Amino acid sequence: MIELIQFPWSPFCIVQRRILEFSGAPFKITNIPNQDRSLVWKLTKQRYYGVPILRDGKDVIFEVDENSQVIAKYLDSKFKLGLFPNRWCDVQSILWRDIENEIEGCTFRLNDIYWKEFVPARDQLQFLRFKERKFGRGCIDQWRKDQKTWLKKLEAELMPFEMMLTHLPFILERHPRFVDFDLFGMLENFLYSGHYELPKAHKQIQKWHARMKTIKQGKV
Ligand SMILES: N[C@@H](CCC(=O)N[C@@H](CS)C(=O)NCC(=O)O)C(=O)O
Repeated sequence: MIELIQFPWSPFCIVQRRILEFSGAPFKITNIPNQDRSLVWKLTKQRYYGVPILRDGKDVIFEVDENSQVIAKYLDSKFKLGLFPNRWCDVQSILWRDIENEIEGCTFRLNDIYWKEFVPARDQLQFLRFKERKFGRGCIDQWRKDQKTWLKKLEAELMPFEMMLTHLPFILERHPRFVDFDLFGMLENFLYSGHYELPKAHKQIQKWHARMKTIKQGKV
């Protein structure tokens, strides 16, 4: 059985989890502490420490650079999900850069503001230290002060997707493609703390999000 190694609020893990659910294949989730990547390090033979990774029998699948989609492409080809049709190759690769940088930049900060509510107490010191080493001392307090600005930026970044969804049930066409799952993962990370709702102005995104929560392969 495929094993997804993850932690629950990671936007990138949510993307792969939803793709696995969509496929209908049985899979197992192994949650690791955000700050302890020793299992990932061991399984990837000291080549990767990020999450998510997949274990499928003897194979271990992980990303090779910031913009690779190795895991999603592996699942797509194994379960014939049609997430990466050739005709959308270039468009999807431009969109997922936007989703994973501009949109994720808003969503993870807005969720991290509430980190004390979801990071287990034993992991909090290392969580804060990791964030402050990467983004500077006091970064999370600053994001909390700037919360309204980050919410506005998220709303603005989502506008092109709202427009694309005005005429279609999914971002590119009548069936979900990789970018639908990618955007879904970022937005579920935003909603993870339970303190937010999707922007009220984006009615199409709200309907699409409800569809994305439950769709199954073959029933779209
Ligand atoms: N492009 C990668 C990004 C994965 C990523 O950034 N994962 C974060 C967790 S959300 C991570 O593990 N970062 C490295 C670290 O925390 O040390 C993907 O799609 O999987």
